[in-house]
Amino acid sequence: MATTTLNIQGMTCGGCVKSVTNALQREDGVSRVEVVLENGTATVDYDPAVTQPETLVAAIDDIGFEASV
Ligand SMILES: [Cu+2]
Repeated sequence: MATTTLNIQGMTCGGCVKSVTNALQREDGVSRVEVVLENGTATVDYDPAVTQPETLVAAIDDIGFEASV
């Protein structure tokens, strides 16, 4: 298991947090997601044999937020 913290731009409310959390939890290999609105971050526990931070960034970009590793 690995942990990464992603930076996310564009989150403004609890609805955004929920959207980002759901998008990350849908990804294969993700076991835990903690999104912090105030920091604009998502900390994700994931299986590096299944997914990568770049894939998680793409999942966030897909729902309209700007994410980076
Ligand atoms: Cu929002």
